[in-house]
Amino acid sequence: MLRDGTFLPFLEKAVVSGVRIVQLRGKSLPEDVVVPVGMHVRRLTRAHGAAFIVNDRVDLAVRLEADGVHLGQGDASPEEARSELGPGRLIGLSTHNRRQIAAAQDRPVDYIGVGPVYSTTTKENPDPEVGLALIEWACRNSALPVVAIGGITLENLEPVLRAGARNVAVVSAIGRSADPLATTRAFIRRIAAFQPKNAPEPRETAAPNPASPGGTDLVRECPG
Ligand code: TZP
Repeated sequence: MLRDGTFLPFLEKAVVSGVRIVQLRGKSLPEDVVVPVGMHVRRLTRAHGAAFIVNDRVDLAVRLEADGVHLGQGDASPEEARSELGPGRLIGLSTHNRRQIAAAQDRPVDYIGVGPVYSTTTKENPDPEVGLALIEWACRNSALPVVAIGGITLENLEPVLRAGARNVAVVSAIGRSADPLATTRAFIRRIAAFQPKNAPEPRETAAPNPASPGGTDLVRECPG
């Protein structure tokens, strides 16, 4: 999509349609491609009230005036990122097991990615699939918002929602769809309309994480 000129028009419609967060993943792209694309993404997300997150690269997040950075377990530490970004920006951290989820709670992190839920071909050398059990555990035990990621499609979305996730990150189900915008809208509609069967009372809204003064408007409550 990036190279065929359809990405930016799609992105504009996606943020108009309700996509709340856009992550720029440009690790393998040369600087002269990723910077101009990032500037467009910044402009479009700002114009439509969506957050703009840069994957891995704190320097690029600063340069592009992004709203934050998303870090993997092997990237810069959240503490380093926070000292470079300052208090007002979001820091997301990928997690793949209970230990990492628990450890993230005491770090300057605003949300955690949990995955890959299902198998994915988007990531080179992905971590092993964590399955729905870890999503459920994360939603019950994390005070930080949980973003489920990895192999999520319209067909397998519902069990992810039943496990408690209300934020999902999606690449290929949208990028490879014949109609990416219709697929994006369908994700948003299904998440908004989801009603858990026998829903327990939602847990109280989590207290702000003192380690993370940036805060976030990601959905904080998980059932359970
Ligand atoms: N982290 C875990 S899975 C994944 C990342 C970045 C890729 C998600 O892409 P897709 O195509 O939605 O499986």
